[in-house]
Amino acid sequence: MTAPGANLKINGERLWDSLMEMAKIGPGIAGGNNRQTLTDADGEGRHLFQDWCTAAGCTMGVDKMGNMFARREGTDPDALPVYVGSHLDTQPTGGKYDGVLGVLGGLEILRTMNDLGIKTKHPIVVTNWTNEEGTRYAPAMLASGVFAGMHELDWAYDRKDAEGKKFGDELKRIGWLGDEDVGARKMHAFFELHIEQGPILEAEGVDIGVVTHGQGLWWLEVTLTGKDAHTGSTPMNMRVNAGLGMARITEAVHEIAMGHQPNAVGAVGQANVYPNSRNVIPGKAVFTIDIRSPEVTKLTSMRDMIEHAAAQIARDLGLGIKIEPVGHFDPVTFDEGCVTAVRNAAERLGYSHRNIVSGAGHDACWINRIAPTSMVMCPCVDGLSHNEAEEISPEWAAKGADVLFHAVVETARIVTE
Ligand code: HGY
Ligand code: MN
Ligand code: MN
Repeated sequence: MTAPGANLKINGERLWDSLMEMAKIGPGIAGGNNRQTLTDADGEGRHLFQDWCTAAGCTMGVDKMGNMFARREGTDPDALPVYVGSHLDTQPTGGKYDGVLGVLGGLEILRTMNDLGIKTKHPIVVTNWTNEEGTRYAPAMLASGVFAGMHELDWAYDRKDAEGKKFGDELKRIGWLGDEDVGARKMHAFFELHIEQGPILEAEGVDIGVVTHGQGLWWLEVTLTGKDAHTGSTPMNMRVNAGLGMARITEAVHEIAMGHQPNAVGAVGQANVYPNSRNVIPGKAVFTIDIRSPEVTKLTSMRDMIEHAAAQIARDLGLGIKIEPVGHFDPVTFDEGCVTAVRNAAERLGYSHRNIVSGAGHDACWINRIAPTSMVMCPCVDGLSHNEAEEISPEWAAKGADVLFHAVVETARIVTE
């Protein structure tokens, strides 16, 4: 395959301007973004992305999960396209780059190809996957999961947010329910550019993460049932305190993850006590445990130990307990050919690089099950993400997009005549 010349680079300034433009939609309260999936802000961001893709000469397809596919034709219309993309939805206190860099980095590739008159044999399709974050609707990577055949469409449509609004209803409400069957599209390969969301690349002064693997994950939703009672007049030995149970299980999750070091993490991020009144002992607690490891044995061992510890804590406190898995994927090994394309691109461009395991989950983790897939990572300041203070430099963004550009265009086979 003809590789692009080392001097071929994307337009970093244009990419940065597009990132800043998109960041104006669904602003947070501290400089980041709150553009949660299927909100009006998500709809607005989709329209901006669609307008940019149309201006770049793409045709846009949308499927029944709202996944967006902006296609640039190749010289062989029958060749399977090379897909490149990520997600535009954000956490409630999200940053400007998580996911967005991968979608707009993909668009920047097409814009650069237009500028340079580059043609490829395979079409190239830039993708925005719906609900990658899993914050409003669990699980994370919901729409890429349906696309990869991991979830049924109707099950996804029935997912409810904290206000009881269904995914399918909200997708229709914002006007992004497409007509394509989910997963009907076949891919030659898929590439995703993403910020690292961890401290390694910045700490080592390395520009590019060549992502070889991704951590596996369990999300376990726990419901504890106790008894509402007065916080003042109820003797301590008569209390059935669901809030206390949640606190002890949260501590147990941390201790069990610490007991599986290295390469294991665990926390409780989402937690609600009911009735959540200052002078009522919580009769109910609902919270989600997030545990991850690149090693299946550690992931399984942590889950087993947590479920045993939680059952014992519930018994000790006289609580009812229900544990429901609401998200899971095994550790991921990305495609060797695609990983090599990323590594060769970094080499050709003269960018420092190192192999890295993704700590976060990504749509690429599901797509890797149905097409050759790999990821490119760039550093982020202090490794911080899922925080409005998330920051990267324009240079990091540009270098990551350069590597993505080379890997995608090489895989799509440049046509020189
Ligand atoms: O949870 C994750 O790793 C991703 O941010 N959805
Ligand atoms: Mn992301
Ligand atoms: Mn995220």
